[in-house]
Amino acid sequence: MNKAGFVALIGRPNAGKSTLMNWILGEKIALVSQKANATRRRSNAIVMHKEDQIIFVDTPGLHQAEKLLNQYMLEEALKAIGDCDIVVYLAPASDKLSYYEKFLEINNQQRKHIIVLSKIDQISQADLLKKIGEYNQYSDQFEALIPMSVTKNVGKNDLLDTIVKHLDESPYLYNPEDLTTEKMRDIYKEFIREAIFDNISDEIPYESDVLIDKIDEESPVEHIRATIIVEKESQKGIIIGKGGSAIKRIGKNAREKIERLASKPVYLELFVSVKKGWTTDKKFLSDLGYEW
Ligand SMILES: Nc1nc2c(ncn2[C@@H]2O[C@H](COP(=O)(O)OP(=O)(O)O)[C@@H](O)[C@H]2O)c(=O)[nH]1
Ligand SMILES: [Mg+2]
Repeated sequence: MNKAGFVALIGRPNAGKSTLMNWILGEKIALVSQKANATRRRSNAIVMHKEDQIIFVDTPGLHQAEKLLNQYMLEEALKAIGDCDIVVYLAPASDKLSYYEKFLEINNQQRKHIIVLSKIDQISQADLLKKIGEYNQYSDQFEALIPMSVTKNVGKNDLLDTIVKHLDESPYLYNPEDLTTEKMRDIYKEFIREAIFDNISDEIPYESDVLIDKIDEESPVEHIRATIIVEKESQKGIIIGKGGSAIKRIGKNAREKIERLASKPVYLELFVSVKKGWTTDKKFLSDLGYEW
């Protein structure tokens, strides 16, 4: 009998959760940003490791939640903990232990967890050993501690083997050929959001979102029409840019990522629309796919 199960990727914003999921999948499906709090909802990747099936669930980071949108994001992470078989808690290797201690408080259902010390390429070997020693005072709480670096290609197999060890025997939960259960439109939306994070500074990426209006997959050139939602008229101007320069850049970046995944040429048409107060509007948030 094979094993199969759900693994929630949990950690504070910017820990490297979405990067880890894309890396293990070997295909880019999740939004990655240098800026914190870019991931807004759960998404998943179906990974076959030898004969076993691991479903990774990427989540928004654990963070302070003031706005309604942020509360939604935090709840997404908590639900993922509740619904999984085992948690992978990601901590950048340079992080203070207090973040992990906070996670232990949050994880009051006592879900089993593995610690991944991420971005070990950013610290010295001596500091890494010291950090491992600090975490080891909690060794009765976690199943394993795995140092990892996506940039240096360290830790992947160790993590997959360790996860499988802790999963139960089960028939496959999804078709082993599938990469994800996400809808294409949701992945495309994330690529456009990522392009906004990459091209527009300050708070605008946090006050914007994307509605996919239409996808025409039938034609040889896939036609996608999407609207970028912003809070204020002034933000609309910045997203468009001088002579349309900014929106052209956003469109080009997003289109290239979509084409890579869709393996065909894409015509991406972008519009911008102002919707004041959307981050606190429950009805509109649900139109954007953030449903409680
Ligand atoms: N140097 C280094 N940077 C990383 C590594 N993993 C992720 N990052 C970077 O950390 C930032 C945050 O990554 P992201 O996956 O969006 O974090 P998330 O918020 O936890 O999903 C991005 O700029 C990534 O490129 C790593 O192993 N090494
Ligand atoms: Mg993320």
